[in-house]
This record gives sequence, C-alpha cells and structure tokens, in this order.
Amino acid sequence: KIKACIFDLDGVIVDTAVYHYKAWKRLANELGFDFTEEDNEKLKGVSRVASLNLILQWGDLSKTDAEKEELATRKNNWYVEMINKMTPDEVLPGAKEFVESCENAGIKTALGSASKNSRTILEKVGIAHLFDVVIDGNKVSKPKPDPEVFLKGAEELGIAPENCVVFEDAIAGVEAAINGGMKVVGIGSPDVLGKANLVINGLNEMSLEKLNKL
Ligand code: B16
Ligand code: MG
Repeated sequence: KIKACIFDLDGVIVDTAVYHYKAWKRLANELGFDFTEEDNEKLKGVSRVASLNLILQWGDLSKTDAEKEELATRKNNWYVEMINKMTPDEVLPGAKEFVESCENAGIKTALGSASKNSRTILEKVGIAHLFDVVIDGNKVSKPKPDPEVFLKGAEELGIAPENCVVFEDAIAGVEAAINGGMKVVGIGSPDVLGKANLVINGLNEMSLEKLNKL
C-alpha cells in the first residue's frame, strides 16, 4: 500500500530545464562553443558538477578543479537570477492539485531533487508548504541512480521504501527509485522510462485511483 509520494522537481513539478539550458548555453558560448537543446536532454536530473563535466567534454576543454568551481558558480548565478523571477503559474499542469490530493488522502509527500536551489524554486512558485520533507542536492552526496535522495526522503517521512512511490522524469531517477526498492511513475516517454511501473505525460494524468493500483 502506498503511504508516501516522493517527487522529483525539475521535469515533474516545474520545468526549470529551460533555465538550466539558457545558463549552461551562455557559459558554453563564453567559452567559445555551443550545444543543442538535444544535448541538453543529457543534463536532466544530472548534478551541477556532472553537467559541467559533460559540457566541457562537448567543447573539448579540460579545466582544473578551481576553474570548474568558478565556471559552475558563474552558471549558477545566472540560473538563480532566472529562478528568482519564477511565478506560481510555472507549476506544471496538475502538479499542485495532485500533491494536495495526496495530502487530503493522508499520503505523505516529499521532494527528492538533485538541485541545490530547490528551496528557492518551491518558494517562488508558492508550493513549499505542500511538502512534508524536502531532500535535495544540499543533503545528499551520491547522485541518482544511487537511491540516497529517495531513501533519505522515506526515512525522514518514517515510511518504508516499499510503501513509497517516486515520480521522475529522468532515467537515472527512475533507476534510483528502483534501486531503493520503491515503486516509480515515469513522467515522459515510455520509450525512455519503460522501467517505471507506470508512465504518464504529466501529473495532470495522475489520480489517487491510479496510485492505489500501482
Ligand atoms: P542545481 P531534479 C536537477 O533537478 C536538474 O534536472 C539538473 O539539470 C540540474 O543540474 C540538477 O538538478 C542540479 O541543480 O544546479 O540547481 O543544484 O530533476 O533532480 O529536480
Ligand atoms: Mg527531473
């Protein structure tokens, strides 16, 4: 029986991928190269440092750790400038409603995100109060597909992993949930997220009825 829902942030609750893309693209351009929106897909759900490493690889550049830190900070400052302007209408369709319906049904809710900026985003879009627990990039050290982020969420909620369901848009996140012994609903394409127990296009297609059938 499902007793808790754990939500990824980018791609499930909000579409911050577009802001990540703009900021990374600006950085790449300053470094003298470019990458496509298709390449950007590979950065979804991937941590900040890992994203930078991939981008530098695409530009055929190698940097010292100190230089990487400066580059990641530069990108993050642009990103933060953009997310600071986010508004409640940027919550993806049905997301707020579904999290609320969980709350009303006595199902616990947590956020499980790789982002170190998740607090700002939740507050800007006005839904921070809807999550019982927030586990994000500030609290975990092992990136998805390691299940750490979701296991910590379950632990802080006091719910066993087998009674949790994770909502994820990235393949690494779907794998992380499975590795943690949880059920998982994929948000996106069945071709990519086929390992999930159920794949839907967005939380607007989710319901408590579907949750109970997982
Ligand atoms: P930050 P999620 C992930 O969010 C993004 O999908 C990924 O593109 C980003 O690099 C990562 O967060 C870290 O974000 O730079 O803000 O710490 O899908 O795990 O909610
Ligand atoms: Mg995501």
